Amino acid sequence: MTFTVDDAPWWTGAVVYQIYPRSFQDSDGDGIGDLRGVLQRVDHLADLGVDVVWFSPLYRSPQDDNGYDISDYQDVDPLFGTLEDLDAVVEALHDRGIKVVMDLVVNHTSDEHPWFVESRSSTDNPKRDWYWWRPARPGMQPGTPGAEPTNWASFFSGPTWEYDEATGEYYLHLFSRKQPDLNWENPEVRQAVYAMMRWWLDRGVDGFRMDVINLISKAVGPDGSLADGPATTGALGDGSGQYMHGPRLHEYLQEMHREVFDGRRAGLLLVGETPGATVEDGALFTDPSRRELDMVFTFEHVGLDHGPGGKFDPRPLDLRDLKAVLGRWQAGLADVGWNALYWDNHDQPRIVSRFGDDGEYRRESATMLATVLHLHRGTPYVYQGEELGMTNAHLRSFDAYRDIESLRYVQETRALGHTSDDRLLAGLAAMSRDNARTPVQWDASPQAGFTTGEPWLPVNPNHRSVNAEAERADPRSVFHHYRRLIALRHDDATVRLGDFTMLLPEHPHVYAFTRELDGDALLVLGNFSGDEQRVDVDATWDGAEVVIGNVDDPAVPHGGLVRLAPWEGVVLRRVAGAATGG
Ligand code: TEU
Repeated sequence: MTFTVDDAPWWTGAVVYQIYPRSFQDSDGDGIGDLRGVLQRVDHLADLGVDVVWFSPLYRSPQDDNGYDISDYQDVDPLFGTLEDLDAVVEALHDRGIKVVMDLVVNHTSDEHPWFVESRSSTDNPKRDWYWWRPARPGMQPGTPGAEPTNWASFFSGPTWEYDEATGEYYLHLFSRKQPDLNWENPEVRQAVYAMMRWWLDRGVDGFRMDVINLISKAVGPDGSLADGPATTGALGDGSGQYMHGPRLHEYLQEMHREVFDGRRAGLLLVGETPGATVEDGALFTDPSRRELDMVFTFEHVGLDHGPGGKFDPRPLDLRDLKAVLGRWQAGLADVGWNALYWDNHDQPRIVSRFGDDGEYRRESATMLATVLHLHRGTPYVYQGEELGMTNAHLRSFDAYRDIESLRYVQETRALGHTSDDRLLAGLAAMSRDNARTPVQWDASPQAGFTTGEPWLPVNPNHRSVNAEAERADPRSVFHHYRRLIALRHDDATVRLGDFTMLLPEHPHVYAFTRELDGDALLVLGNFSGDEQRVDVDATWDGAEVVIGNVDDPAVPHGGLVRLAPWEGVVLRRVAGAATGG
């Protein structure tokens, strides 16, 4: 086992809460959340009991991708407040024993960052090589369709290359054209990033969540060439083989560790966002002896409901796939490394709408999903509003959407004439990132207590019943269930460190596993359906003690048989002596 009770790092017992500042709490009536707003809500976080807050980007930004396009890494965007406001928030959180992790977006900057402004100014500018500039494809007229240096498709639709008239070359942007990729091959770029990271740690933050950190190394030939990827749609191809887990990625991460974290390691949290990572990659990133990262966000489990046409062409989840994927990550990081556990974040639809039932069984399914996730081995992440059982936005028209990924997808798909508007809208309603980005629902008042103005994205009408005030008043609520799960992790070594064993891998509706540590054993059962389910565990669980449940009369096995109510989730502790079978 990677860690024992005696040497486990602090974050094995921690729960992280993600704040998406624009949608958390507005204090000045402009309809956009801000830092003074966060200050009003720190007690909500303290009551929930979380150990760490991760802030999505607060830095100066043109907000093309809601702050993931940064024009000054060392200042706060005026939309959110000032550096002094941030200091006040950090202090208020630290006072409550909550650490603060900053988003680190260094695969790319904004095109309005002074580095890029210089870089694009001339081919011989000293910062030219800080980004990926390339001429048109040989024999092609620069700026014409198909003349892009490679065929890579952007995460946000269309090509990854933007033609820049001023110098007659293209620059690379894996995301929007306002997010040019930094050239990590250049040691000056890396040193500038490390200096900025040290500056934040010196200011008192406790670590970083590293945006698409596995994309920073690109496969570049000795002559500077970049290769095409396999063709996908139209003229475009999948370039991920050229920029995901590139040849120098681990070298860069180890260098970053030496330059930024060595000598001040205790108490920090380093979590990487790594789309496309396999379990084997995960083990390389998080093996403590390699000195790279503490944990990474995997994407496999949130890709299982993507259909043949991609994420906006969803298909129903097959629970067996979910168990296979998460079980594989549990097994693969059992002896080395550590998992980050999540259902929701600012890029994903709301879990209760996605894998649960956001109607009749909202409370039951949200609490069951939380139970299953939080009982895995790893560090759980709670995304703002998840602890309230917030649901998808259920937006009904194209104009309601704000997210650049959704808008670009609509534009491209319509241009290609690939699908009907109805299907497009259904895809967005199920999968758009805006589902996660509607304002946090604090109370039943007209704008849910989020703002006194007009919110940048509409408040979900269900805030009249789904809101923090109502949740806090009801002891059976989703909020109190999350609070209990977080406390359980703090108190229970088996939850933190116990070995994980998946049960019933072929059952289509029940998620079942055990956690065991030094003779102590927990059984976790989750019914992913609106029907009663009867399953056979084994008789050693007869009469087991209920640790946490989400229905009035939680399921306990008799003769090895257990009956789960619709969307029931329960954690049982084996009673001493029962395991002997005698
Ligand atoms: O996301 C990276 C990523 O791969 C995605 O989840 C993605 O944005 C999209 O959902 C693909 O379908 C990170 C950030 O979390 C995201 O908000 C940013 O837009 C992106 O990087 C660029 O910085």
